[in-house]
Amino acid sequence: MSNAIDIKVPDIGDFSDVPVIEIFVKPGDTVKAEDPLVSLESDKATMDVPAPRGGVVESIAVKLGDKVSEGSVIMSFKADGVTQAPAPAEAAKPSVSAPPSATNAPAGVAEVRVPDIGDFKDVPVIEIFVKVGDTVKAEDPIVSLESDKATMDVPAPLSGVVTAIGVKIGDKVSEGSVILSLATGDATAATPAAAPSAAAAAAPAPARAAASTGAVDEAAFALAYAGPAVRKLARELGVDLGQIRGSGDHGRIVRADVETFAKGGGAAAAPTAGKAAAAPAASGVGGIDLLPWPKVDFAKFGPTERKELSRIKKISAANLHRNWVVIPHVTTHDEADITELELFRVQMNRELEKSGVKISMLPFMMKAAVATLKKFPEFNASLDGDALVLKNYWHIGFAADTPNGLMVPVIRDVDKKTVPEIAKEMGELAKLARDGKLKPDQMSGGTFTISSLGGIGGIYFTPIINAPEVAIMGVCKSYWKQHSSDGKTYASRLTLPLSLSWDHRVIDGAAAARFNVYFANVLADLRRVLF
Ligand code: CAO
Repeated sequence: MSNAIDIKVPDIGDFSDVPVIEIFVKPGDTVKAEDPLVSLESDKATMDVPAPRGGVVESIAVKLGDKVSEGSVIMSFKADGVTQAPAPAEAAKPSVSAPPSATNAPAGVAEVRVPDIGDFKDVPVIEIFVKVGDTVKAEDPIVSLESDKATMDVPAPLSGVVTAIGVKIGDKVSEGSVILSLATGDATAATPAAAPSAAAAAAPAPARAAASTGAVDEAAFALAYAGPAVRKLARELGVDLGQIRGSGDHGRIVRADVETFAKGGGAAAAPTAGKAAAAPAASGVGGIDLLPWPKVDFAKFGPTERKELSRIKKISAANLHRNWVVIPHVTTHDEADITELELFRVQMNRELEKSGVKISMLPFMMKAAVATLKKFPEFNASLDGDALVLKNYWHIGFAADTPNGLMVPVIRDVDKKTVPEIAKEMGELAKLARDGKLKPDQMSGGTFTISSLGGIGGIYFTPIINAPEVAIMGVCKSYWKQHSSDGKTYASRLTLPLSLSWDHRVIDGAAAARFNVYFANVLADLRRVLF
């Protein structure tokens, strides 16, 4: 037996005339209780209105852009079940997430609790990111928990100042455990997330899949512009919101963006023969049936000490692991004669001495990379299912060695910048990276990466591709080498070792060899960038 009810906008605090920004269902859809139905967005918060109970959508009373307030009918619904009492739509609490701008909650002190973390219980706190007196924004990570299956960051459900911390490292927590108290700001921007319990529920579910996908950059995820339902979906699919360019208004990430990203052209399982070119589903690689990792009591063999990996190391390790396992890497080595370029670099540094900018080989390599990428556009691309997305912009990432681990800041529009401009920006970004202050958008959007060990040493290595890019250039320290074009006469030339790793699903060996030759030729004579 079923029961037709009108679904109304529940209590959404002081908000009225809030536009509908997304409708998640259509007539005929079957929904479960708590499934999101529509998303509303005020200037302070994005709110999803969930289904008060399971049933079938009969008709939709609103369209995108319509303005609604508490009590507005949004759809008509045929509810499941035998009980006749109309489902109290008002009882359904909207779940709230903050828009990218800072969000304040009504004045008061909110207890922030561990949200739903699935089947995990008694999970140790491995990192506390805040201290008493810190100001946090909604979605900022506050603590990290680590089960034997996954590392999960618990984000702040709302903005405020930390007044007390209820846990210490090593404490074991479960859903509902109090983590800290947050004094929320003045009541200028009341949001329904004010109540601590609602606040905890509003926190995006932690990265349950992080261990299997290893792909989620929590900081970028927290800053992404998306509503609660979209965040939840992203968590379920193991999609890193930080990697998605939203197609909604002002770049908001909508459901379809997450679904398209997750499809990425493949099932969760390892690509089949027919899908050989497909990018992996973000929800995991699967299909790799390995022996368990050896468990050894090292202390039996000698003294040991234990050092926890830094957060950055954990995140980059997971990303590198995924990229290494998923992408069929091949590395092609070559060398560039940079004798003339080095003379030019030294000369330019002399001329620019007063400007304070010092130019290493790397900014020249960035320019050479852009010139080469323009000749070989499939290297400036990403796999999207069975298609290649060729990018008509050239944002070059560079690997930076920091005390906390490897980071890859991105210099945008390298084609439009001069070598000194690139050098200056590179210095600033490298400093931010070393100080742990890089923002997610300073590490996103790269189309190709250069990893330079030139300041350190080595001759060749295999750099790991920075997905979803399809190639990366590794360079080592230049050295003087005897060259001969005829086998009779020799000359000493400053030689730069190149190691290009490429994704064999996209690039063939011949193209990679040509890429290296062209890149080396540009470095040998930078006038070629004009062609
Ligand atoms: N050959 C010879 N010398 C080189 C060189 C090369 N290929 N590249 C740089 N150098 C020199 C520089 O000219 C500089 O010399 P001076 O001190 O005499 O001026 C010195 O080495 C140090 O350079 P640098 O490393 O400070 O500057 P950079 O622009 O080359 O690199 C940065 C900047 C941030 C990329 C670098 O500091 C860094 O972090 N590199 C490590 C990257 C990394 O870890 N990659 C591995 C990733 S895979 O795990």
